[in-house]
Amino acid sequence: ISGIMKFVFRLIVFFYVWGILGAQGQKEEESTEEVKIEVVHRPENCSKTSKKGDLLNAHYDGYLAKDGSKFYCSRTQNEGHPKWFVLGVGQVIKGLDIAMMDMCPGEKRKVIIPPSFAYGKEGYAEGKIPPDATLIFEIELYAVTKGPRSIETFKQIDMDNDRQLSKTEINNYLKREFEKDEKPRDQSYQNAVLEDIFKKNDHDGDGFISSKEYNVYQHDEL
Ligand SMILES: [Ca+2]
Ligand SMILES: [Ca+2]
Repeated sequence: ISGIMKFVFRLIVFFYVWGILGAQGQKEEESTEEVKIEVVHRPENCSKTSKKGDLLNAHYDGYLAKDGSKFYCSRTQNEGHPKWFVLGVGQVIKGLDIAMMDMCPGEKRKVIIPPSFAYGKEGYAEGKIPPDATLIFEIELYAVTKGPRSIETFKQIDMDNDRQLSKTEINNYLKREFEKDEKPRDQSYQNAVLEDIFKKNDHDGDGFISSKEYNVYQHDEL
């Protein structure tokens, strides 16, 4: 009997896996849908635009397309500080990763994201985003930091060349980046960013970000 049970179990596992693969196949089909991007405001001076792997600083509001109700507003979170995230690596929903490419600091966009690039058939947050919901985001981009995970940037930050980044080194780097944007931030804001960076990247908690901890993409040898 146990032999049969094992067989049945395997069959269930087999169909379960197969079912998932089937669902993924379906998802691929759905993604013929497109993310629609409307540029609301593009600054005249746009010398640098966002690329995959850049660190972005942005505010965004999210609405449900069906009735225009607001389900998310970054301005009401984190004491109103804009959000930091790396573009194109899945830190935000796929639709936002696509919608925020090639954007310059100061640019505003309104984007329409189909469910296959958002929360799909499942929805999200106990119905806050219902199944198959098309989403609308209004995005304002504040800062683009070029390739925060490139070797070049690592070397720039690592002033004493010991192949690890101290809090002082990263603090100095942030300060320089903020000055470049000509939008000086107060020290408490900078400290919050610094704390966040260490919380997310200093995996062994030794107070330094090693080259291995730094390089999330694993393809650039440091
Ligand atoms: Ca160092
Ligand atoms: Ca570390």
